[in-house]
Amino acid sequence: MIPLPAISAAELENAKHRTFVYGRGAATDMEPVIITQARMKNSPAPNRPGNNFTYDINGQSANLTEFEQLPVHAPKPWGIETDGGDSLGMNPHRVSAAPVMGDLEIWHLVNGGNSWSHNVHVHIEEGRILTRDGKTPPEWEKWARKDIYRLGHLDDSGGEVTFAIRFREFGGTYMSHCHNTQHEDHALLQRWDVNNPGQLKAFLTPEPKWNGCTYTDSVTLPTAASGDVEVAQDFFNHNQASDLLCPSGVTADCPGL
Ligand SMILES: [Cu+2]
Repeated sequence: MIPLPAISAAELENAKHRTFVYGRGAATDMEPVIITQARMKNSPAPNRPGNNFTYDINGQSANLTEFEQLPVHAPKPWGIETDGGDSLGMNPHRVSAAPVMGDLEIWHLVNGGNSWSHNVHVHIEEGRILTRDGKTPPEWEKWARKDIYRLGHLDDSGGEVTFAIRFREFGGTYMSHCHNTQHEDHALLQRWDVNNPGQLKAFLTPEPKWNGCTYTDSVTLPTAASGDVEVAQDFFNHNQASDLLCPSGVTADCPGL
């Protein structure tokens, strides 16, 4: 197995941070619809996106998303809050984070609550857990290669997990998502890109069709380049970079050396 490159204390201290909160409360891509009354028309449990217009609201047919926007019918759709922004559902045109190839970053995954568990899978790269709920992880997880991070109340989970991740190669578009299939099927996933150094324009969004693939413009969140600056300042008020790396004197098995 190719060893992961070493992490230095200086790299950790200078890393960009990003915060992703997984939970309920997503906005939709449309303007919010004000709905005051609703009753079900037929099926009591529509659970597929294609099962639209099952509800009758003020004499108008409505789909599940519109129905769930009623306060009394919360919870709202799944979504991810990035760097303190709004909770957003999946949009393949939207770049939520744009790390630069070769950079080391520190990502914070947070459980939005309500007793849910999310096993968050980050594509393409493996990270190393630095802290979970503010504490260093158990021995068997320290410096291990991880691409799934467990949020929730189950074993080896926490309300928050912080990991270091280095984007070594392969610029382009990738995904993070909850691996509970019912959550990811309901849009609990997001796009992020590995940019080339100096890249100013986001990668185009592929639009696969029967006759081939076309490409359209992408949009980026305001923090896609900068990350979560506030969290970056706060994290090292509570942690010493040297404590998060391998202790001196351990073997080469420890990739922080
Ligand atoms: Cu989930």
